[in-house]
Amino acid sequence: HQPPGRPGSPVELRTRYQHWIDGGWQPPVLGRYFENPTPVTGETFCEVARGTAEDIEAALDAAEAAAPAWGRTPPAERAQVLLRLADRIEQHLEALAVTETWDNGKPVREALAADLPLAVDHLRYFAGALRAQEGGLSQLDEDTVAYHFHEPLGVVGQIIPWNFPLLMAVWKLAPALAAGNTVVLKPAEQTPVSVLLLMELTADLLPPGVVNVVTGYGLEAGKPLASSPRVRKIAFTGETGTGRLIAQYAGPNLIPVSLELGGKSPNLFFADVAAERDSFYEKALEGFAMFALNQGEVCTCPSRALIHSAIYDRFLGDGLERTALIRQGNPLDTDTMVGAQASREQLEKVLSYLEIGRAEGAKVLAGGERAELGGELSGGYYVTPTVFEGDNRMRIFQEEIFGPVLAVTRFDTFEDAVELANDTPYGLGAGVWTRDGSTAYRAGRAIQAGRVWTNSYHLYPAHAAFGGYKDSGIGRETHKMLLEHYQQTKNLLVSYSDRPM
Ligand code: TXE
Repeated sequence: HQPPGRPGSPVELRTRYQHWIDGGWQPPVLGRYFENPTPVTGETFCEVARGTAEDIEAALDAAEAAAPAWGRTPPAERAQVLLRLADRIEQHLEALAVTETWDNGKPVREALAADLPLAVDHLRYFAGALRAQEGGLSQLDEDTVAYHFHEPLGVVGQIIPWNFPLLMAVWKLAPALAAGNTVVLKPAEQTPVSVLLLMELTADLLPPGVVNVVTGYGLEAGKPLASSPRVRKIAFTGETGTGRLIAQYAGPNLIPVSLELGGKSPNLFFADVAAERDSFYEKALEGFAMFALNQGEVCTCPSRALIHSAIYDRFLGDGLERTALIRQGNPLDTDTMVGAQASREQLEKVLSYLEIGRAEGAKVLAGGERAELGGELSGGYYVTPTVFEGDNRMRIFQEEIFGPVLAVTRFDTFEDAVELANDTPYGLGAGVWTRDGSTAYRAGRAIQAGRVWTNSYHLYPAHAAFGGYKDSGIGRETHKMLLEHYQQTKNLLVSYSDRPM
């Protein structure tokens, strides 16, 4: 079953995928494969190598062998490779987008308009950041100078999730490669194909062994990677519980661990939002409806809307009208806005929370069920965008659902709003909507989250730091600071004096 290839260029997917190690395909050492279904229809479309510790070792061998030369490659040349990777993605934009949709279930219009252009820009940004990076020099006294050099860490391990398979790969690969490291990357077992296609399409650009992709399950392939004493850093994006395990695996190796974990992001709508029914108000309604973007499978999904009492009924009513306009359908149709959940497990998890919400006494204001799209899509994993009204102590307000499910409640004062916003274990993203600069600033500073969007949401520019407070993780992604997170600092402390010390 090949993707139909809409909207554009033909996609030739393999029926069996192996690991990508040392610049080419390598069969799994134990010879095992697993089936990979498309969420669009639920049918299996390929088999994928089921990696184990043996495959991780082979990938680490290749990455170690490639590390010295790649680390010594002049920055201008490394930057050039990143720029070529970006160009190559652009040349195959539609094939990669259709593949992403087929493997993940997301609307192809999102893959075309967001995932892939963001990945391209990310590579270009880190190519530029590398060119502009400078070391530091401190003059300690007249004759004594401290030089600071950036050195690569060596081989790094990266484990990524299934919600933005290519973009998450590039978020991690771009700074790691720019900084001069070589990589062993494990994609999520639900969505391994687009990253493998990217490897295939760029095989002539990267020296063998610089990027190695080992596919497989978390415990079988991810754990040996995260526990390996051969990696000098491990970077992970996924569930908070898994992040705790990763930190434990890597702990004894005394390496830096960066964790991008779950969220339950609040979206705050202050009373002045509804002062006029103007374009600002329309933009805020768009912000409200963004919970359904990428089927809610976004770590920063604005899954809690906190609305001021004075505008609650009106704003919520308009927000529900806006939600009803979200088109759900075949993810390969370019006018579809909400597609399929990424896996059967995820579909079942989301449906279970629809039950939990009802059982807790939350009121269903929209959706609340599996979407039956019929025809060839009847086996796919679709959930209708759902809005619940309830209170912040409910599980649907506290736990990451990772589906198109919004939990709405009201607040009366600024202090209440901030308290509600902060009242979950998470602290990844937040949205603040107000026409008043001072309210925006005070709320933005008071909310415990790594990113607070003000009068906007779901923007992911390369040049802004992204990461979590509290149980949402450790470390940051995007922004040029990432270069240093993938580097070691060498300090040369030099005396130019002959005087005795
Ligand atoms: O995530 P996991 P799952 C949340 C979301 C979702 C839930 C479960 O709420 O419903 O997590 O998804 C690898 N050692 N998020 O179970 O397990 C795994 O193979 C090493 C939020 O898919 O965290 C995959 O490559 N690796 C999120 C990656 O970790 C292990 C994105 C992520 O899978 C491992 C995804 C182990 N023991 C899910 N166990 C976000 N915030 O972005 C799993 N993996």
